[in-house]
Amino acid sequence: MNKAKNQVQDRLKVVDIVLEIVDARLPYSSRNPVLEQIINQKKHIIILNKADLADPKLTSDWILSYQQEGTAAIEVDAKHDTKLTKLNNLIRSELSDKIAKYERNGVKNFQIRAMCIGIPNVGKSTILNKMVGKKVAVTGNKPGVTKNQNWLKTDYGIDLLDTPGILWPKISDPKVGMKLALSGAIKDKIYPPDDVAIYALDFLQANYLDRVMSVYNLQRSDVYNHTTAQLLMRLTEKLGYKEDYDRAARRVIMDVRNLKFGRVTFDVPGEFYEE
Ligand SMILES: Nc1nc2c(ncn2[C@@H]2O[C@H](COP(=O)(O)OP(=O)(O)OP(=O)(O)O)[C@@H](O)[C@H]2O)c(=O)[nH]1
Ligand SMILES: [Mg+2]
Repeated sequence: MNKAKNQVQDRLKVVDIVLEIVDARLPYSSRNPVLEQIINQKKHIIILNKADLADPKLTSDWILSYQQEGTAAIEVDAKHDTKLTKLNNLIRSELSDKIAKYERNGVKNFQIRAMCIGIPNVGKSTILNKMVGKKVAVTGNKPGVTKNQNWLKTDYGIDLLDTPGILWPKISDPKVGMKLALSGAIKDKIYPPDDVAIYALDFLQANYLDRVMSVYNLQRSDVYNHTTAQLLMRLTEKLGYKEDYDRAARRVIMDVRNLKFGRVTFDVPGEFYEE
């Protein structure tokens, strides 16, 4: 963590702008407070990626709330968008003073340098590949795919630095830990799957009870007057997994990731977190 943090700090001196990638399902919980501190002074865009998985209304609310704080923010679906034109335009507009200065001084072929940072598995390398227009960075659906910093060149004057995902050492709010595990930012073996599934079922029951009932074909008697742990046990039985609660828990986690409950955002703007 310290080494990775120092590397980011080192590179900050040579980049014009930082692209901070967060998971649109967790626009608060997937921001690394340590990185936030070090990029404080730099031009900065928050990219809410994986917008295709998040609740569109809450994505707009989050963008607005970041913009109101004075930070540029944009939603991206790097999986389906072929060209990230809006993002490229936003980078140029954030750097318009600098670009105008180059142009005034007659500097041709100037390069803009952007550094991409964020926690693991939020889609940093996928976004950069889309910006370059071909698959130059390795991507994968697990945390820790990118191991080193790599410069990638576009043919339109923006150099992009891909960096390994960085998590902070101590996640003090257990809810944040559960959300990160649920999104796939933390290796699946770190948090017990039943804890993560119970967190997810709790949230989904409170906010989307009808969806939970229809996905698992539950009756009212399955969900009322039961703890969430009891609900997980009932699900295990219903799914035919005998007493394999872990299997049922892993199924719930995969069902969340595979949109069985629709597009869900687990962070709500204005929610208070003790960090
Ligand atoms: N649904 C969806 N999946 C995405 C999106 N962007 C990236 N992914 C997927 O998320 C996974 C992680 O993508 P990467 O680009 O490797 O993530 P990363 O942030 O570079 O991860 P590390 O290098 O491990 O830090 C891959 O399976 C991508 O296909 C998106 O906008 N929507
Ligand atoms: Mg990567």
